[in-house]
Amino acid sequence: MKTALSIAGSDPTGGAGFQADLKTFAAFGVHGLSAATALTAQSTSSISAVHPVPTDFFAVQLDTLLSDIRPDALKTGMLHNARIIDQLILSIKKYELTNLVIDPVCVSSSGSELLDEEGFKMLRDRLVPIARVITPNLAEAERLTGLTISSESKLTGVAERLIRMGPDAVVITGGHWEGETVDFFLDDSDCTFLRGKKIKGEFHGTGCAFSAALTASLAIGSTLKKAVHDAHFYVLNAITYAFMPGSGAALFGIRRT
Ligand code: PXL
Repeated sequence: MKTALSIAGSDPTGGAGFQADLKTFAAFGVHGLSAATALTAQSTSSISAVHPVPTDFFAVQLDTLLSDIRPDALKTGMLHNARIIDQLILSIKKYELTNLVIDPVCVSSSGSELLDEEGFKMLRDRLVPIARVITPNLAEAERLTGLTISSESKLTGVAERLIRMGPDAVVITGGHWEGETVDFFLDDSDCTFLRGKKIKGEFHGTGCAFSAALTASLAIGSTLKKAVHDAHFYVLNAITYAFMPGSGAALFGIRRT
């Protein structure tokens, strides 16, 4: 069985964070590993508190796990601060980890900050350059480049600018124009628009599910292009089967097999 590692925060609702990543890995038949960066207290409507993991404990989590198991792929979600990112980069180098997927999570859908300013700069300048693929949503792609995505025609230029920052590939997720959603993939040999009909509603954790599905697919040996297709259709399916266990956003469902 292949393994994938999620380096992310805890979301007690299971809609986002490492809980959503582990559920997604399982849907691909991949064994999930996780290293927590922060605990959040949250409901389907809001985050009421965030408690970061002390950096030295984060380092021990990684060392203990990675000296035993080498994941076939890994992804990052909420990283909270620069000290966590610095430790993560040390471990990536020490254990020669490959298939690194960066979901540059900055702010939750309910508006809470999940990465501080210094952490954002470290993610942009030191983590993005060593990624196999980065998966920003529109707002994250704009913040990373300083460019504005006012229409679909701007996606190519922004993705090209992101590629120049160092990753092998970029997927800008969750574009939405004229009743359609668009995920846009770019690497040095290929450029693909993945389109879907926009489904009404407020969904929690779409970014986590997309990047986790992409990571799981890479872990089982897919090409980058196949992994991006898998992630697009996984999220489409998850939204189709979404349900509302609380009074806020809908959470992803999984079709029972
Ligand atoms: O969806 C981004 C995200 C990532 N990680 C954690 C979160 C959220 C959003 O709420 O709570 C832990």
